[in-house]
Amino acid sequence: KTGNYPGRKVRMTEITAPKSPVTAEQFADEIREQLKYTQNVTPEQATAADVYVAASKAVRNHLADAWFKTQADTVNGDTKAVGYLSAEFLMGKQLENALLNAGLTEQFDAAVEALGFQPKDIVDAEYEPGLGNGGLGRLAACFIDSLASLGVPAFGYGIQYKYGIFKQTFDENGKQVETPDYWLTNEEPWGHIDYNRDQKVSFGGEVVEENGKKVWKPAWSVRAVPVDYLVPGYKSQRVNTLRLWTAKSYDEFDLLAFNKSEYLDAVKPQVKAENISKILYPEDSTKVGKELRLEQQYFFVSASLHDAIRVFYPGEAKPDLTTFPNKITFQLNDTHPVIGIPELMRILIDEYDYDWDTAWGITQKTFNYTCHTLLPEALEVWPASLIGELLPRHLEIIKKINEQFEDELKDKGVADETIERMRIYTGDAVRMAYLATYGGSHVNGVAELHSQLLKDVTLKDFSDAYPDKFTNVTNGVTPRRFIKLANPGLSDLITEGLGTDKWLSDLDLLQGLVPLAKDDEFVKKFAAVKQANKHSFVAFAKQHYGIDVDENTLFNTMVKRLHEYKRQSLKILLVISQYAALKKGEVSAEEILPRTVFFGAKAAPGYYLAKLTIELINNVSKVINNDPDVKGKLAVHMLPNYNIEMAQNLIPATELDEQISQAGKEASGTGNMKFALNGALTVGTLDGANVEIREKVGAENFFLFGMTVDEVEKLYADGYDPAKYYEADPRLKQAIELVANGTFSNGDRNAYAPLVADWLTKDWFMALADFSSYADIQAQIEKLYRDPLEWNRKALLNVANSGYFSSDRSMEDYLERIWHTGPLAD
Ligand code: KOT
Repeated sequence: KTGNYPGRKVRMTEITAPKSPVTAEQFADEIREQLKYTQNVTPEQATAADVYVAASKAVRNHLADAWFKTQADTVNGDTKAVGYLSAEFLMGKQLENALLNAGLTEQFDAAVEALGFQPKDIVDAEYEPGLGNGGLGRLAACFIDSLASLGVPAFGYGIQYKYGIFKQTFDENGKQVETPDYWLTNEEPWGHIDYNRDQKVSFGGEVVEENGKKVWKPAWSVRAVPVDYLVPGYKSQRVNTLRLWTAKSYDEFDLLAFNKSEYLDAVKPQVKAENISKILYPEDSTKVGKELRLEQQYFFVSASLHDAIRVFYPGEAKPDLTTFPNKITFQLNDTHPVIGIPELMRILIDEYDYDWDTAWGITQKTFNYTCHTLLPEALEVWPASLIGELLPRHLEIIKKINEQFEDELKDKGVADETIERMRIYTGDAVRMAYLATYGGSHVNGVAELHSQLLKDVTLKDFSDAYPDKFTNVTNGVTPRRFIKLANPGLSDLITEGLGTDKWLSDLDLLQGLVPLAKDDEFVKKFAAVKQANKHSFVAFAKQHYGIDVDENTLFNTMVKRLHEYKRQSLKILLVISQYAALKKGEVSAEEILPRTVFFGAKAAPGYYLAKLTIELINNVSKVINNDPDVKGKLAVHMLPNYNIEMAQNLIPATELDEQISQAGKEASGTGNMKFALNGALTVGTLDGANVEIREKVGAENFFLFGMTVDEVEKLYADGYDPAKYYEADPRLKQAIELVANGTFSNGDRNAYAPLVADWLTKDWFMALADFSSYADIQAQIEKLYRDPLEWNRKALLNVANSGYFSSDRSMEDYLERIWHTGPLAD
C-alpha cells in the first residue's frame, strides 16, 4: 500500500440511491420482526423503548452490507486507513443520526407512525452515552462522522466506559451533586460485543534477560474485548468502525480462594480487571495523574495496536510490519494515548523481532499528535516510578528513546541547557507531550492561534529543532448533527435559499446565502426560524427543567465546562452588575432590554473554585428570578447536566453566544462554531477559533472585547493587580460587593469568600481586567438587538460565512497535511 492522497481537496460525492431501498411498509415490517424475535413483545405490548431498540436494530441491519464492504475495501484496497486513538468519544444519541446518514428518516417516520407512535418519542427513548468530558471527546465524534462521510477508511479506538461523565444535579443550596451515569442499565442496541476478537493486555512484573534478549514477565493481565459501533457516513455508502474496548477478567472466579471459603478474595482479580473500563475520569483540560488512568490508557492503546495488526495482516504469523505505516496512520488525541509509542516499539522488538532502528522508523512514521491545550498544568507528566511498576519494559524503552533523542539533539548542535529542558525522561518523570512530539511525524494545534502559541511558547524548543513537524488544523463540527438534526427549520430554509441540500456535504456552499442577507424577506424568514426555535426551547425547558422562560427576551447562552480560564465568573459578575443597575433604576424603561441568560456547565468533582462558581450562579439565579423588581427584564438559569441533547436544543434557540475566555487559554473551542452555524452572534475575546470565526464572518458581525494575547502577557510581566480594576470600575465594584455582602447567600458573608478573595488578590485569568470592556460592549449588543432586521441580517451572515467550520474541512486538512491518504476507491 502507498499513501495515495489524491493531491486535491477531497470532496464528498453523495451517493443518493441507497443500495437496498426500503419502503416505509417494509421498514415497519422489519421493526415488527425485531419486536417479535428479539424484543419478544407484540406490537400492542410494545413501548416506545421497545420500538427504539427494534428500530435501531433494523437500521443496523440496513448498514451491515455497507459495513462489510467498507471493511473489505479497507483491508484489501491500497488506501491507507486512519486510526483515531482517543480516550473519549462523546457520541450523543445514535438513532436519529444513523437514520439520516443511511437515508432512512422518512421511512422511519412513516413506519413508527403506522405502529402508532410519534417518531420523536422513539428517538427520545434513547439514553445518551456520555463517554467524554467535553470538547475533546465531541471533536473525536465529529471527526469519525466526517471521515465516514468522506469515504475515508477509519477506525475510532477508545474505551467503552461502564460509567460515562457523571450526571449533574443541584442540591437545595445550589451546589453541584454528581451521580453515576450507568448508561447501560437498559438494552443498548448499537454496540456489538465481539468476544472472538479479544486481546490480552498485561501489566506489572519485571523484565529479565533470556539469551541476550529482554523479556517482560508481566504480573497480571486483562482481557480486552471490543464493542463495535457502526459509523455510517452521510450518503457515502461507507460505514466505518468505532471500536471501544471493555475490560474483562481472565480469572472469572478463583476457585482456589473460594474453596478456602474466602469468597470475597475469590472475586478480587475480576474486580481489579474490570475496574479498568469502569469509569471515565471527569477531568477536562486538567491533569489527572492517577494509576488507574495510566492503566486505562495502556489498556486501550495496546489492544488497539494489536487489533490493527490483526486486521491488516490476517492470519500471518510473521507479517512484514515495515509496511505498517502504509496500512494505517494513528492520530493521538492529546497525550492520553501516547503510551502507544513505546508500546509499538515493544511489539515490534519483543513480539516480532525487529531491531531498534527499524522499529523506530516504523513507529515514528505511524504516529501523529494533536495537542488540545496550552495550560502547562494540563500537560501529562507521569512519575517514572509509576510507569516502571505498571509497565517496566516500556520505561526501559522510554529511557532509550530519550537517550537517542538527546544524541540527536546534540548532533543538531542544540545547546546543552536546551536539551536539558527538552528531556522526555527527566530521571523521575516522563513528559508525554514531549514523547509524542519526538515519537511521531506531525504535531498540530487545533486553531491558528493555538498552533502558533504551541510553536512560540509551549513547544518552542521542539519547534526550533523540528520546524517541519508542526502544523495547524483548525477544528470543525459535523453539520449533520449540529445543523440538520439540531435545527431542521434552519436546514429547510438553507435548502430553500440555496435551491439544493448539497450543503450538508459541502458546507462551503453556505456562502451562497450571502446575497440573501440583502433580501429583507429572506432575513425575516430566518428570524421566524429563530423565533420558532426559541418557542420550542421554552417547551423543552418546561418539560425537562420545570422552568418558565419568556420567549420574548434575548436568549443569551454560555455552555461549556466550568473552568476558571473560560471565565464564567466574568459573565456572572456582568449579570450581577446588570441586576444592580435595574434595581437602582439606573436603566430607563426604554433602555431595558429583556434578557434570559442560560448557563450550562459541569465542574470536575474535585475542582473547588469551579464548584463554588456553580453554586454562585445558582444562587444569583434564585435571587434574580424571584425578584419582582426585575421580572420580565432579567432572568438567569443554570441548566443542569449540560450534554449533547441539551446542546442540540439550546444552540438553535440562542441569539447571543458567550466565548469569553482569557486570550491564549482556549485552544480552539467548538461550541463557538456550532453557535455561529446556527445563527447566533458571538460576544467574545480574541482566543482560540474565535479569531478565525471573526475573520470569516466579518468583524462587523462579531462583538469583540478584551485583551489580546500580547496584552495579557504584558500585564502578567508588569505584575497584575486585580484590586486596581475593582477600584476603577464602579459596576465591577458593585457586583463583587453584592457577592461579598451576602446578597446571594441569605446574608452569609462567608459563603463566597474564597471566590471573592481569589478575584481581588489573584484572578489568574484576569476576568477583572477585561470586565470594563465586556460591560461596555453590552450597549452595542443591545442597540443592535433593538433592530431585529439588522440583528438577523448579521446572524444570517454568520451562518453564510461559517462553512469553513465543518469537520469535513478539518478532515481534508488532516488528510493533506498529516495523514497523506484519502477516500477509498468506489
Ligand atoms: C484534557 C486533558 C488534557 C489535555 C487537554 C484536555 C482537553 C482539551 N480536553 N478538552 N480540551 C478541549 O479540546 C477541544 C477540542 O480540540 C478544544 O476546542 C478546547 O479548546 C479544549 O479545551
